[in-house]
Amino acid sequence: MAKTIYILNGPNLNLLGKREPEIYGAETLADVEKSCGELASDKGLAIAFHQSNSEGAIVDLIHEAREKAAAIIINPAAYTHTSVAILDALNAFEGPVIEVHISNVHKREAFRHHSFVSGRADGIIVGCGTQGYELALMRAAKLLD
Ligand code: DHK
Repeated sequence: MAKTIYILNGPNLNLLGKREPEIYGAETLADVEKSCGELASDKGLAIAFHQSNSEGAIVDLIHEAREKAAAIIINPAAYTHTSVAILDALNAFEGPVIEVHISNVHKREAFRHHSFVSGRADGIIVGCGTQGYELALMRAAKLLD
């Protein structure tokens, strides 16, 4: 059976394509899910793609990933900069974790420069637009090889 990669998205990413397109681009989250699904199937992998505006729901998905996923790709969005709960949940996951940010957070406000998740991530992709998800998937596939 194909290994599954959980791709998790935090708050406001449901508005991708409509929200501040000059920062986050014109692609929607459905577009990202489609391109990741195609790339994953080329690599013999499966994806489970989720978005939530709620911190607890993201923690619950990471717990679910402990049983169901070989790797996690996560864009925690604003929770990147605030959430010890998401960091703790990721620390309880044994497989590779790749952190993604669509924008270059280091070119933006100072409060976006710190990530709680980076201390756990096996790789970080920043500022590559929505292509960052595909790059993360390629890296996760390599780590699972
Ligand atoms: C997305 C967000 O919603 C912001 O809160 C982060 C991240 C950056 C991104 O670039 O994907 O600061």
